[in-house]
Amino acid sequence: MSTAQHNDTLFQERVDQEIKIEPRDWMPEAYRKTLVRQISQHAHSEIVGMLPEGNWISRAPSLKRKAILIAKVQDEAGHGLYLYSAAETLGTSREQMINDLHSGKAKYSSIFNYPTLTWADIGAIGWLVDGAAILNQVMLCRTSYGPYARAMVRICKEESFHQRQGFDILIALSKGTDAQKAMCQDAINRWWWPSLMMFGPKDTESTNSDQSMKWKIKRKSNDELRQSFVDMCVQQIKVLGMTLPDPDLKWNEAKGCHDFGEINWDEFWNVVKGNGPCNKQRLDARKKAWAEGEWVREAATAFANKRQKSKLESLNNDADIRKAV
Ligand code: BYC
Repeated sequence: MSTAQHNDTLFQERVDQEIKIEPRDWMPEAYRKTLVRQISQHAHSEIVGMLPEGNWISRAPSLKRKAILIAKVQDEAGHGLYLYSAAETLGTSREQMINDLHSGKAKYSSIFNYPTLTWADIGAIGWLVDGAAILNQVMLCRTSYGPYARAMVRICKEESFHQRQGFDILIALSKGTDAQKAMCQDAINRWWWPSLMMFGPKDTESTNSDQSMKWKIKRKSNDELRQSFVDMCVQQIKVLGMTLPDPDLKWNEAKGCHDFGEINWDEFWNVVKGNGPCNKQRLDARKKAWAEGEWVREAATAFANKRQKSKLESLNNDADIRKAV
């Protein structure tokens, strides 16, 4: 057995024994690359995900709703920061990751390329999009790479609040006027199918799943998580008194879960390839924010350098004093 094969075997044994992999541990290059890909795409999704909801901060229907929405959008920025930091521990700089987003090389979740047309969309995002995110991310709390798993624990706590706030908006609308009820149903109709797409392609089409499951980066497959999501939403929609826009949705006694209609995979890949309704708008907004924030990054770097310099000077002074005594 070659040294490389031996290292690979030892690595897989550690993963199988549920020992977390930490930044300084040896890891196969492909494991490192997969993690940088997934974690950075996850970080980009959090940051791009601030845009559709941020769009409604100035138009939230009350002071209370506005304060809650601001807190949620700020949380997403925090999630992005934890995740960029986790990815940086694998040796890729944040600047590189952001360049890859801006050049179109790195992906981010397809879901954020749809527009938020009404206030009910903010409710539907919280309930469906954050609901889908929670199912996926609770599994990632047990992912094999330590810094990613630990970041996810905190993120999941905040996601639960996000889902609740979304559901609360929809409950209020579903008990409102006929126009509010219609707005609620319309938002659910538009967000349902894109939310199912968030889990990624079918298992049979998923290029990364097999290896990621073996390395315990992923703990459940795309289809398993999607199925749990459908089963969960079928129960929750009853509380709203609304319907899910799928005529093929029905309980399958033999399988013990719900059958559901075929996802429009052409639409999914079209959005992933950059041709969704808002892809261009989202990337342009991120590039503009990056360019306009340059002076902040420069000022922060200058401040950090100055602090470092004065710290070194005071250490030198201490050494001089010790020498003199
Ligand atoms: N959108 O082999 P597969 C949030 C790509 S943030 C775009 O199954 P994998 C929130 C995939 O990258 C939600 N692309 O991939 C934030 C791959 O292409 P590459 C984000 C997608 O990685 C703010 C190709 O398709 N959550 O919740 O094994 C406000 C083949 O797929 C998508 C995460 O990022 C998609 N939906 O599995 C509110 C969670 N799906 O990279 C909410 C972490 C697939 O080979 N990520 N692709 O060129 C994951 O769990 C996994 O990366 C995925 C995909 C399940 C998403």
